[in-house]
Amino acid sequence: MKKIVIDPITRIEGHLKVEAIVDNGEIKDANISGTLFRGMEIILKGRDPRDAVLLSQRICGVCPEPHAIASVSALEDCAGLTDKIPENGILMRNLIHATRTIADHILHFYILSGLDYIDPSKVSEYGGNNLDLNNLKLFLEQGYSKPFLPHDEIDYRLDARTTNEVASHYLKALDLYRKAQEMASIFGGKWPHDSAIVAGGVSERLTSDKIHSYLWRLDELEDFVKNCYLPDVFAVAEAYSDYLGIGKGCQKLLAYQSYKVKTNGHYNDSLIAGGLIEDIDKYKSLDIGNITEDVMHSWYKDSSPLNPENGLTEPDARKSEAYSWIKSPRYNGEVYETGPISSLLATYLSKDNTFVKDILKTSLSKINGKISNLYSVMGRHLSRALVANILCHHSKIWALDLEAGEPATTEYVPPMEGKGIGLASAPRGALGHWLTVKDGRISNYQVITPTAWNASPKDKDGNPGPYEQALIGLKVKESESPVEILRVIRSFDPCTACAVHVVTAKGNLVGKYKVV
Ligand code: NFE
Repeated sequence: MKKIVIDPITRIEGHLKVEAIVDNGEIKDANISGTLFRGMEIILKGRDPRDAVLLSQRICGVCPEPHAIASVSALEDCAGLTDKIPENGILMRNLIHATRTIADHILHFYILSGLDYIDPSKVSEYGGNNLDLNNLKLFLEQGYSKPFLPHDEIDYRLDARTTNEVASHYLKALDLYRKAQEMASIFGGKWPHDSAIVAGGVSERLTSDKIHSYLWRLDELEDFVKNCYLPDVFAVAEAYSDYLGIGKGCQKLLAYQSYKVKTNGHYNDSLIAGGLIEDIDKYKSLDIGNITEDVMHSWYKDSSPLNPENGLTEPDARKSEAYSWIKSPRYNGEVYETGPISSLLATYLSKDNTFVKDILKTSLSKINGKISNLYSVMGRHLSRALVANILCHHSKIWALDLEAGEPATTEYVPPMEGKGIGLASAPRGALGHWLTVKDGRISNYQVITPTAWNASPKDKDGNPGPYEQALIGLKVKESESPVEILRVIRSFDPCTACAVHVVTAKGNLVGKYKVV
């Protein structure tokens, strides 16, 4: 038996360590650790509830806006304001949130995970002397893609022509990520860490030139998603078709509803559905009261699994049976994966949205896949691209519904006592904020992020978390080049910074890989 240790995994957000026990070329057990403690929930205690919207966004640099949405939703729930937000406020929130998600998905495919499939040495072999591509090749070869994997050991399969096409889209993706930042700043005041999402609505004054500034950039973003991102995902999925069956994980999905949409004149429906999928093709609604966090193998003081409404964050760095700063969220005590597959499938199965139904079916037929293939490494990449496409399509509708000059906020009076829950579908999946206010101050604040669901350690019953389950049974080469592990883990788009919610680091801060 061999133990493979990757600490930290690079090209992800935050600090994550993988330990895998390998026998005869197959992973028999895996431990996933979030190696950084942060403690944002502790920092929030005792503060004015309005601080939560600004401070909780600092949990992360790649998904602050979903944190802002979840946080204001908790404040508004606590103040009885949920149904009173003006239409412009709802629409601007949808647009800020959607722009972040589309941009995050593009960033993930090209910049974070693309190099698991694209051979830097082939960049610029086809198509002559493109200076940008040559510079990109140098950049990739000299460092960014290299920290621990010798490239000649990776089974790169894209031909030179496709490699160069995807690489040129890598460069375009950087430009579009900047444009997306401009788009979200138009309504959100700034990016990252939006300043305009406030309890009661959105404080940015809406003018028609802001709507137009948003729309022309959206056209470019949508064009890229439809004509570069999706075709590139199809090309990679075709070349790596075995990865449509690799990295299945726990195959139970959980999603929160998001992006309010109108039915019968009221914003009481959502574009993205919330719910559970336990058997393929079977959708169930969910009850938030059934969520608990287990800390059996996390560096927190022992307690029975608690619903976040009564959750505790009491660090215990010396706990011997612990191996992660991430807690273990469970639903009815069971393990669920969250993320683009769950949002896409919950929406596909429970909503009457022909756009969603059509693009999922067409895309699966393009890669000769079935719905069950979504439970895989390539299924996660494809779902992400499809969610980006769906959000581009609906963002245009929302932007055209905005009414310049009309109000976007309603008055919010902070309550002295109360509880509130705010849920959002973040780029990596289900995000929840639980707030308790006493004497006008936050007495408890608990956050469960998507990456906490997915990267959670084993629970009190010994059930491995979704990343761990996706690794157990994985065939890896006996060489010292565990690209299979990296492909599986990166397919979830980890954000450990979010999952551990800037204080002390356990482990290494530079890329390191070893077999012991
Ligand atoms: Ni830090 Fe996040 C997203 C949230 S965490 S990126 O998406 O919430 O998984």
